[in-house]
Amino acid sequence: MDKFIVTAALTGAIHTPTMSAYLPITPDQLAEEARRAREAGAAVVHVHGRDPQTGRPSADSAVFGEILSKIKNKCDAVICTTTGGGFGMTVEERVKVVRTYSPELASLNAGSLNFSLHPLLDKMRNFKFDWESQYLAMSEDFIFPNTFKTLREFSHYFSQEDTKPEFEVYDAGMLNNIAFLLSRGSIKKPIYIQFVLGILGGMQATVNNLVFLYNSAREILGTEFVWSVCAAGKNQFRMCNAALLMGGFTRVGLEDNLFLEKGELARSSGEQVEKIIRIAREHGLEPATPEEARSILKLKGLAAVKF
Ligand code: KMH
Ligand code: ZN
Repeated sequence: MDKFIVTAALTGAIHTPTMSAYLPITPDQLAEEARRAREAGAAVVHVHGRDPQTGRPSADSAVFGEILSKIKNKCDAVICTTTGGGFGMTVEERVKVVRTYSPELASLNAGSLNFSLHPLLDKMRNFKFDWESQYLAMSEDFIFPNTFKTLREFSHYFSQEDTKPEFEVYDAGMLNNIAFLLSRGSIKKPIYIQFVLGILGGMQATVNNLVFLYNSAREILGTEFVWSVCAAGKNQFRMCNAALLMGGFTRVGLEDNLFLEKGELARSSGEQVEKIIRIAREHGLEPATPEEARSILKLKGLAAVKF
């Protein structure tokens, strides 16, 4: 039976508390969500930090440490920490989690792009917290910085900690950035790519774009890469389904999509994990366990983390 990796992205830095009461914010909520997603069949959980009181995306090291240790105490899933962080965080703040906690896996955004959420404000009126509207509004003028200098520095820290980069690729140019890093010896194959579609500033979440990106990756990396798809918003399941048919892996979770069905909020990322596994089984695919994911992604093991 072919195995595929399901990643559950639990909270992220896109959605704000007013958008869904189900969005996990505190370390305890995130640990429970990780357990729930693992129980549903996820092998990897992708985590961001949030201020436990206000839900604002946070790079606070102590908050991240509490989240990581609570998740690790609750389940054996592979933990992929973000180094994307949230709007306004410095690159030093973003990568601190790798240097401090040495996770098995962490996101490494493979290039800069406009990354905007301001249209979400069109449908929002009363906010639970003051920070929400200015956070979303500021994104209209936000460029997500991932320069060749930060790519080199982040790659150095990742290899120092033996943390596997999950390269977040939003467009084809970023595949060229990965090829450049390979040519400079900053990173090594095999490469793990998360194709990220549907973000305002990146490529649209269409099958055509996914096939194009996959073929571009094949031209540059040959077969020495494995990949997953993360589609933001309403196309999440459609794109994950396409990835399954293409031999790719899938990422679901409230970080990128708050809904289970059109007009129905997902009560947890675990519900979305169950849904994509139900679809996959129709294609004769079984979800990988965390241990199988560690061997597919060549990870260092949970015993080697520093949390
Ligand atoms: N939320 C995704 C669109 C990261 O955390 O480094 C992008 C993401 C990047 O997850
Ligand atoms: Zn993320």
